[in-house]
Amino acid sequence: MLMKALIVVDVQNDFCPGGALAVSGGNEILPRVNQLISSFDHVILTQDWHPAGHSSFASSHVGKAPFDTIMMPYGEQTLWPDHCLQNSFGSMFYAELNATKAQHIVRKGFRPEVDSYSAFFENDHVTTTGLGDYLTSNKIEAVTLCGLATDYCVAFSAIDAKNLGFKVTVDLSACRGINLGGSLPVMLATMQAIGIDLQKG
Ligand code: VGL
Ligand code: ZN
Repeated sequence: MLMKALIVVDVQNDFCPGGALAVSGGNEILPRVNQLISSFDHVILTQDWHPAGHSSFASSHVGKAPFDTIMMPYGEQTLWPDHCLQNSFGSMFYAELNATKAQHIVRKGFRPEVDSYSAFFENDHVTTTGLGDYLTSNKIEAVTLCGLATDYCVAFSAIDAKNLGFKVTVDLSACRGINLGGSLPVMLATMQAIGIDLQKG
């Protein structure tokens, strides 16, 4: 039997309404996310986890505003409002999330000089979080992803999972996107083009 895992991406207060980087309708996915959690034996959560002054924050760059872009040594980086500060309320999992069952939590974005959208590699595409090796050592061959935001952390994670050789499904009914400058249709098309199964739910 194909060993499967569910990866629940960044279901944290700051990405839900009222949060610092609120994704429209972010809280609406909770019933479906919890349903998915109950249907998987293996559940992994990711948690955006930034130190104060993180390089992905607009506030760390003179003259820059949220959603501007800058060039970093690893390429272009979108700048965000300060969000998911380590140990803040905003970085905690949304209360409704059934986090109890998760066997593994991946924190990302804690290195000050590099952002990490993907649960597998940071935005330099080289520094690993260890999740790929974790899945392999648990003999997991297929992953389903859900969470926030569809066009950033979910999509980057799904693409890396696919490139690492996993069978990848994204459950769109358990995701919501940011859609910055049309990023949502672009990332959906990119995922589809490389053979990621996009489930409408
Ligand atoms: C995310 C922007 C910055 C996400 C995290 O979870 O999609 N987006 N940090
Ligand atoms: Zn972040």
